Amino acid sequence: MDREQIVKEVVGSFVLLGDLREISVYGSGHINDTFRLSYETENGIRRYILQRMNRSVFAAPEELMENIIGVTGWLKEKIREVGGNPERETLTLVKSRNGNYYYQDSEGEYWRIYLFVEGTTSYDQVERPEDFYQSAVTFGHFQRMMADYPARTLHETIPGFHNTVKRFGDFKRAVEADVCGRVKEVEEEIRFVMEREAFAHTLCDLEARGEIPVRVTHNDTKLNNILMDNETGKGLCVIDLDTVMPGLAVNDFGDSIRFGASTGSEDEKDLSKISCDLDLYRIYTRGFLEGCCGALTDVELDHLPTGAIMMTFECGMRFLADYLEGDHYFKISRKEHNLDRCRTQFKLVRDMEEKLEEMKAIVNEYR
Ligand code: ADP
Ligand code: GN1
Ligand code: MG
Repeated sequence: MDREQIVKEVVGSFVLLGDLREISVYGSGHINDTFRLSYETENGIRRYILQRMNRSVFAAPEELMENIIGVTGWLKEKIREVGGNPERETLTLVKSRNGNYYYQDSEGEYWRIYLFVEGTTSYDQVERPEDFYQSAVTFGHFQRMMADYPARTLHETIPGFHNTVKRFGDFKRAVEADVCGRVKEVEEEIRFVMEREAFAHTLCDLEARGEIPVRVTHNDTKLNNILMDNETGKGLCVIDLDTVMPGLAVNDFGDSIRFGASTGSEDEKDLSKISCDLDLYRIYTRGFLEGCCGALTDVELDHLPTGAIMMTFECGMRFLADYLEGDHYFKISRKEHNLDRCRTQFKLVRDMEEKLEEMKAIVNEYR
């Protein structure tokens, strides 16, 4: 069956009112396939987000959906309690005709549908510093709302997702296997990783010694995983909940800095454009600490800058491993896409290493 037929089969298996008018490919995520659906109904156009979950990334889609049902249900309660709008401030799943919140197509792929949150924008880059501040408050607030969630009921949708020591091991194996014969092209980048083996252990060691708390975290806190309200300009809805799992708050902080405080895009080829903008870092720090509302421990506050460097290092290492393994994980749209992405991350790591003392001082201003 071709893609169009499959999408039609899938759409027909969900309970949606009205006549389907349009299906378009949507968003710029690296993992899932996302489409926007438009239905004409008696009350005007209604839109939805249709997603095919990436089965090679998420080995157990049913468990993943259990997490999302739990998390969105929990958030809706919290949002209702404070008089918010539960259909705009978190994701809303649509039921399929078989009563589940997902549908498995005739080729075995898993799909889900969310209400499209109208009147919002997700940004691939910071356009106004205020938006970055808003995303920080929203991710911090998300963490606070999830603080008393029964963490043990969450499945680990990707085992060891931000276990940087495990990622380091995976990376070394990718180098040793060299399945595409690409190692010779990237010796400098490989050396960059190998020189930071001791650093890769920092947060994992703190966790193993029980010195930093494990919390329910989002684990993929890119700017484009927040929907901003076009009318109020405020952060509205945290999306991309596939990786909500127990993790470290410093990594949630760090992943946002990695993506949003960079002066260039994640796949910029001109590395002279890439550095960590300390003004944006400051803005995010202020917003995140406000959003977390005093929930972070001293050890966490001390290690926020480590989280930023760790997430950037880990992400660069993951891009490089994927390049070495033949680009099977992250979506690419050009041959050296993952290599370009890896290089921006390593440029940022170097820059942040040089700025570490300033980054710590900024945290101290707001703690
Ligand atoms: P991926 O895992 O591939 O990043 P996301 O769940 O982040 O997939 O979705 C991709 C993009 O689709 C988002 O960045 C956002 O722009 C858009 N999007 C996702 N869900 C919604 C929604 N419920 N309403 C409006 N836009 C959405
Ligand atoms: C992926 O799904 P998306 O595009 O929001 C990845 C993140 C990476 C990010 C790099 C499940 O995020 O871990 O940091 O790309 N998500 C998964 O841009 O691997
Ligand atoms: Mg996303």
